[in-house]
Amino acid sequence: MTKSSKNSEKSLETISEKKLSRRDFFRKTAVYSAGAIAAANVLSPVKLRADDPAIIEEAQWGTKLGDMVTKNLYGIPSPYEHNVIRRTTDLLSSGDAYASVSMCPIHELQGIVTPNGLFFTRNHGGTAHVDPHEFRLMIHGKVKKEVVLTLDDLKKYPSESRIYFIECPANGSTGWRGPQFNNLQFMKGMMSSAEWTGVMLKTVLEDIGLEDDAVWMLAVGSDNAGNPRTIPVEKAMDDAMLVWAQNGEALRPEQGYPLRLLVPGWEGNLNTKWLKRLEFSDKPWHAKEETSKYTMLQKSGKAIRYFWANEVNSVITSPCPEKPWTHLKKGDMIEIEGLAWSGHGTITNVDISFDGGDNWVEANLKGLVLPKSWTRFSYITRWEGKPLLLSSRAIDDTGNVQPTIDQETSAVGVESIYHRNAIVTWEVKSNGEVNNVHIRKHNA
Ligand SMILES: Nc1nc2c(c(=O)[nH]1)N[C@H]1C(S)=C(S)[C@@H](COP(=O)(O)O)O[C@H]1N2
Ligand SMILES: [Mo]
Repeated sequence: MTKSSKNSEKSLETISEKKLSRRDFFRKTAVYSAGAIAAANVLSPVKLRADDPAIIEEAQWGTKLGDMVTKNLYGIPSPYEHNVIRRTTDLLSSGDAYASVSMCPIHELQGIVTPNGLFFTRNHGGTAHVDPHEFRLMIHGKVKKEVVLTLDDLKKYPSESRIYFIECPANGSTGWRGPQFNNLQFMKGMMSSAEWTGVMLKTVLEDIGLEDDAVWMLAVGSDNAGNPRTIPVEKAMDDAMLVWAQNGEALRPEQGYPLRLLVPGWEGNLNTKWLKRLEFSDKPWHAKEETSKYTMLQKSGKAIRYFWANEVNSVITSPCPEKPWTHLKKGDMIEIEGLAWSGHGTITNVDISFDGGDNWVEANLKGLVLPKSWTRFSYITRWEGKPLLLSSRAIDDTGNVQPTIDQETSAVGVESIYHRNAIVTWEVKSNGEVNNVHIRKHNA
């Protein structure tokens, strides 16, 4: 939790008071700082084997012609990559595969963009297949001019392309009471990231005009579930987008083709797919129509009613239970990698601990570092064959620090489903096996 969100109750403030200073982090970093070695002499000498068939014999794919360029006019991955797929588990579905979630194999991804075929999918009423010619978006209520727009109308506006993650606030929810999955995909795969293209909602709203007293926006989809959600007008006029493309091509049906709402950094459920209607109001929707349903139960028994942003978070994706270090030999050089993200802003630092949080070293941020976007971190070290307790801790530019399990549960207990962002720890055994373990308390 950020424990410092403006909507939070008093009890959450305890954590922000405990926000750790950067100086504290590095007081005790001596142990592992020697591990930050440059990537030179990575390979231990490998003897050339003159009888290696993979070198001396012509491979079967070289002795005959390959496929014609007319095969697979829309390309598909190599069959050798057949394991890199979305996965679902009965433990996480809400009954059947229509109201369910398929999780992203985040341990298999590179960089900060998810291939469209691997984007996690969370549906409440199945994937709708919308005919783009019959698509309409109605914008009504507290607006100066009520309109019904086609896709072509929307595409007349200047477009923007931006990289943002989407995370279901239930991501990581199985871990509140203890480690349940020994599998990163099931633990943290309810998120993905893409380069989205569309129009800033602000651009459209400024064009048609909002009434001065419009404070809430209701977004409704045309699928079986509709996913009605209310969003404050502030967010609609800030960085919200109406997107029709994802990583350079039209949205996939699973992601809301032909149009979805994007509210960067905020709970995944607010990003209504297969969008058909935006209604503006001067008051919140009530009772049966209450649409911001994801409250946050706290230890006190009181719930926080509105909880928008996904909080500062991180996880080491390599190694992980599915990507162990069992193939490594003592002394091998290896890169620890992971993802950090925050719905509040930009990741500024990621620290790594090798000893369950007694000592921390600073990881490198790799590639693009963008607001409300996955940020890849990296730390190069040597595998010494000694057991490790490997954790990562992210910090964002609003000063939020990823909490320990103790800090998180002392604020919100363990009854909640949503917004779990406590530090994740991998137990790396001396044989290189990796397990999901809970370390409740880390030192500053
Ligand atoms: N219309 C509609 N929009 C929806 C949903 C839905 O079931 N129907 N699911 C929501 C939930 S709970 C999440 S977490 C995100 C998931 O987006 P994705 O399926 O593109 O990953 O979509 C949201 N938008
Ligand atoms: Mo969700």
